[in-house]
Amino acid sequence: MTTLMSTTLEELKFHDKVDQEGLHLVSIPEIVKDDRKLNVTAADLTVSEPITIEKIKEKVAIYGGAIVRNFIAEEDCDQMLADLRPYIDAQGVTDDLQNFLPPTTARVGRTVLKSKTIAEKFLAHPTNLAVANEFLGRENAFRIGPDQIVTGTSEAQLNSCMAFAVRPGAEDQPLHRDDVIHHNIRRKMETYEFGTETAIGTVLALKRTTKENGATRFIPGSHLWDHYREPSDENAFYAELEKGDAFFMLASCYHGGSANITKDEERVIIILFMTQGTLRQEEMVLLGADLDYLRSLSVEALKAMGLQLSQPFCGHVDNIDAIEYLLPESDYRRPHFKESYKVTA
Ligand SMILES: O=C(O)CCC(=O)C(=O)O
Ligand SMILES: [Fe+2]
Repeated sequence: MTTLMSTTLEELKFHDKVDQEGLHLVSIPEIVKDDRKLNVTAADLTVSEPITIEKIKEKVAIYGGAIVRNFIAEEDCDQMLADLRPYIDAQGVTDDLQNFLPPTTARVGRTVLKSKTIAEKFLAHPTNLAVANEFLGRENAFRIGPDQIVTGTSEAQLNSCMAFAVRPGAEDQPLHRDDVIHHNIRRKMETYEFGTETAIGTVLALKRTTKENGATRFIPGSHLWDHYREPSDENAFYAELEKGDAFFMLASCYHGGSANITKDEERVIIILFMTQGTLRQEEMVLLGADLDYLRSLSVEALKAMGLQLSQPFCGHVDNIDAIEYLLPESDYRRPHFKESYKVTA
């Protein structure tokens, strides 16, 4: 048995006691006192015309998020939704990803492969790329041999591009940080430190989103919080957007999809996350791989090639581990979380 590096497990105190649902209780370490709360309005978060990368960057660094109105033309949004419609409608009530998403929420992954408009008009939107590079791009000089320095740039790349259709009856998704996928352990910051982010997302409304129909809510300022500070809905800001509006948000910000209390409104957004260009394998070994060849390999080999889900959530295909996706008949299963515990005093 190998030991894995952990900077958090040894800080926790695990109890034998269980709660009503059978979850074991756990105590978290004391954190540096932090009762900062940011009360923001839509006006605070909205970037004024003319839209510039600097203005977006400034708001995102202060609040963790920024709204850009009329980011994508309405007709392009309509095209994106038309491209995704068959995939959304094909999803009934699905499994609940270990209670992470309400079972009434349809999610469609790999949307840039399903809609050219999403790839060209959203992913490759110059503002999307420029903002991502402000937070995630790298440029460095490296020593090679005794007397040579070389330089290189690493630009941000696509991390995920899932569409989420929150249907009537959906309940609040729990507040979470999306950079858990990168095991990004954050400590309290007074002001934002550039270089600490592993991903930045852009929420695009394909239809009007409101507090009632399930707008993404987020906790302004939570990108500066310690790993263990408790997120609560008390200070949530609901990113209410018109079709075509965008909401940029750091992956280190607490957020979640919200309950849809309407009778018949479907809320559809795409969240496109960009990540550091370095967060990948050196060789693109799997590009063009023959799936039958992969199926002929052992699970151990497939795992080591990078097909095993990195818990939590990183490297899934349509929400499941890629090995399970390749070998649906096998009894191989890798859930999103290893274990769940209930926080206690
Ligand atoms: O549906 C939403 O608004 C947010 C979804 C989300 O944050 C997630 O699944 O990670
Ligand atoms: Fe999320």
